Amino acid sequence: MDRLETIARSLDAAALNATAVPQLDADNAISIGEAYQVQAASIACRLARGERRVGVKMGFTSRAKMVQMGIEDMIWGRLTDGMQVEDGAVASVGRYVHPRIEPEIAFLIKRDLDADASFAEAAAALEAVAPAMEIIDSRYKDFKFSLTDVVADNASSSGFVVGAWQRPGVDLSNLGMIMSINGRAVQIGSSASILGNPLRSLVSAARLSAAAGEPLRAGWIVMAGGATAAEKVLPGARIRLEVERLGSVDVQFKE
Ligand code: OOG
Ligand code: MG
Repeated sequence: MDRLETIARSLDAAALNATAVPQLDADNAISIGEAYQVQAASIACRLARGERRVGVKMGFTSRAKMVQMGIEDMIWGRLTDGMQVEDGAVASVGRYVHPRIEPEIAFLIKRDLDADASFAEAAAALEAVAPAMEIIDSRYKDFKFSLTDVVADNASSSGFVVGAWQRPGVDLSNLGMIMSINGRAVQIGSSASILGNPLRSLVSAARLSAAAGEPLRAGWIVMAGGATAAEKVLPGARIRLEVERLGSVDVQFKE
């Protein structure tokens, strides 16, 4: 088996069994292109088990996320239906290694988008928009990684929860976002922190995904990226995100 396939399988197994793996070996470094190949191969393992591709997630689209994790480059990952957690569901912490949660905005697109989609074309391709939270769970020990590590690990993608879809047309450039845990506000931010307007994240998703030979497809979901730093998730946590004009989304965690 080739070296990249071996790494992909170990990351896939780590996600499946909720066990941490060491960061990729510095002496045996892979390039960013190879890291995306590892990511594609690890997703292929999930598809082979019957999961279905449902979209794209963007990462490091806000300063707050870059600062928290010490990475300055925008990244992207692949979403499958197996990662979706229903709004209001009770998830199990035991399914993850060391889960965290972050406030996001989700897009549902009604048309394919090419690499060169403009801001206006991205806006016109929207079927709906929703408040959303991403459950991230690095497969690396201590949630520490380099840029290539995190790309290979599907950008820490692990779960995503989408609230009720809203008609597009709302100006997304500066919506207040409050994420609370057990009734206490833990992260307060604005959709403006996502590249000035989360729609820019959709434009970037179109470009990056098409460049990888997988243009965004009608019916796909795109997660715009965390607006604030992520919060650790513990059993007993009831987490809610409220987004101005878009409503709210909830998830709870047990052991
Ligand atoms: C990497 C994933 C970043 C976001 O929304 O910026 C991300 C991580 O923080 O572990 O999902
Ligand atoms: Mg995220």
